[in-house]
Amino acid sequence: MTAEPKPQTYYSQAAIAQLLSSESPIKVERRSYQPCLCERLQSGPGGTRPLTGFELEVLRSAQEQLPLVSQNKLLEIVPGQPQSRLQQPCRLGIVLSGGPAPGGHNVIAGVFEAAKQAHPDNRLIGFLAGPKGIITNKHAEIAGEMVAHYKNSGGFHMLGTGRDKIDTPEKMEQCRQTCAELQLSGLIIVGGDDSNTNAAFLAENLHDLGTRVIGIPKTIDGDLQVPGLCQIPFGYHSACMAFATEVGNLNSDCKSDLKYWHFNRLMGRSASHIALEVAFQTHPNVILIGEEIEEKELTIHEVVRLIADIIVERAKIGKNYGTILIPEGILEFIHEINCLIIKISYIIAAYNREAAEEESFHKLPFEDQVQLIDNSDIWRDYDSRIFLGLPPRLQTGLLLPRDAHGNFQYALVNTERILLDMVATYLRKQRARGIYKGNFRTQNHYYGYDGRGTFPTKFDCDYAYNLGHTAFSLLANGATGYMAALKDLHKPITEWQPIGIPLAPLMHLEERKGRLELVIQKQKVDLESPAFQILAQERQKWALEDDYRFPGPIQFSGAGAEAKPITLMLNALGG
Ligand code: FBP
Repeated sequence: MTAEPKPQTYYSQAAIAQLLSSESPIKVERRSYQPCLCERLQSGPGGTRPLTGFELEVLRSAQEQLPLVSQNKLLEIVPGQPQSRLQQPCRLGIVLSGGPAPGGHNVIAGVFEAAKQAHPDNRLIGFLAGPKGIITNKHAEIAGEMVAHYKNSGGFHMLGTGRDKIDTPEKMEQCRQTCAELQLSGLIIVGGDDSNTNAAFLAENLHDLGTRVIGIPKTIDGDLQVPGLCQIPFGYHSACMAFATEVGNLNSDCKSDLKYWHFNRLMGRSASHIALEVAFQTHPNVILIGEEIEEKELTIHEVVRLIADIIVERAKIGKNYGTILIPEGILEFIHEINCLIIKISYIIAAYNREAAEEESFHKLPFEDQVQLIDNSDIWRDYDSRIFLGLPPRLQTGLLLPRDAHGNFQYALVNTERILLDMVATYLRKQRARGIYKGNFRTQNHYYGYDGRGTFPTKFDCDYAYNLGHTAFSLLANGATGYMAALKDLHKPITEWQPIGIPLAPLMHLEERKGRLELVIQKQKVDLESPAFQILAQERQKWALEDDYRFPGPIQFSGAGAEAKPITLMLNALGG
């Protein structure tokens, strides 16, 4: 029997196109928002003058490697004519560098609009796919329509991004050629610690060409801070709010069906700033802060017990559910694990320096990698004992490839899963001893890349836009080797103070690929800060009571739209 042919259905193509448009209503609405400027930037690019009251010391090795930019003094931008060190009309370059952070497109909008305001024929060139775009001279001219299209949107997709390090004389020479060919008067590098390190070296090396270089503090990790001057980089608030929305939803779910323990790993290589903010936003039952674990010198087994003890206590009062926040970079703060990371990084780097490309460390089978490590002069018997006692998932994680800057890639290790398994093993023992009588059902989650691509909060939209204007003012005054910043972010926008922070004093020596290198120092969570002290008081209540907070999604109007990071506001209470 053959089936009757179905009558053909015709759908309205226009209706389908409207429903499936990539232009979501929120994206369209966001474009119409014009970010606010602080008072000092409202009348166009300003002049600069030294800002006093802050001691900034430059390391000897920074003075040696960056003799020119080491001379820079802290600057503030004041209304008035810039010292017009830019030839008008001028050509400026901009690059988005490192991991995406919500607000990047508004930095571009800020630079573009300030440049056009200064002279309508000023031009802005965007380098494609990160620093590689400068090295290989891949660029696109930024037009007003592009700026309008991407304004207030998340991600870095207007230009793309990348993590290339400008770390050889050849790459530096290629950058010089690009800037000379494009006749750039200024170059703006939007990035984190490694990208601002690139900015400092570019400033030093491009000076004779007349290309001035300004860095912009970006990273969701929140670790590019300068006490009293740059409280937080842009992107941090938006990512934290995106993660907090998810954790808040999990609080709601676990409180409803009383069934699961949710192990949440939150992005933020190294410092635990993100975990701290998400804790304030959501009040989880367990919160780990890497810096505290380091100070208390906890081993990985003690960290497992710390989590398990709260699970046992909650089980005693019939609560077999909860939320746990684990900062992505926690392994760095557990001494015995960090020692292994450093030694293995050194061994990999030393091996790769000698090996041909096709024989590089990560092309070897796992057993051969372990053997190679075991044979190294710097590897001791106790390193082997610790390594072999770790769960296989963690062993494999420790050997993963390092990034272009030699950083351990915490984002690639399932630390939440590793800790979950170790907690489960420990609880089984506690059950056998009659100490634990609860149900341990679990879910594990990782929040990371999603937060980097989220819509920026209003705070980040305004902040990034002001950073773009500040960068232009600094260039217009001939500054080079500075990071643009807005002081007093906890105050109303009109009172934000645009400044230029010299890059050289921010640098310290850090082990990278087995060698000491001059890089911008990351700021860890300060355990003496008001924010951490308040967390330490509050979290005991959060552990046993269900004091869950539901921040909800990022708002652009109405309640919550004007919010700033709670960590920033708490730290400002300290004066
Ligand atoms: P930036 O420091 O460049 O802003 O990047 C931070 C970050 O998002 C970390 O939180 C994360 O560990 C890492 O990048 C992930 O890197 P990748 O994109 O290379 O996987």
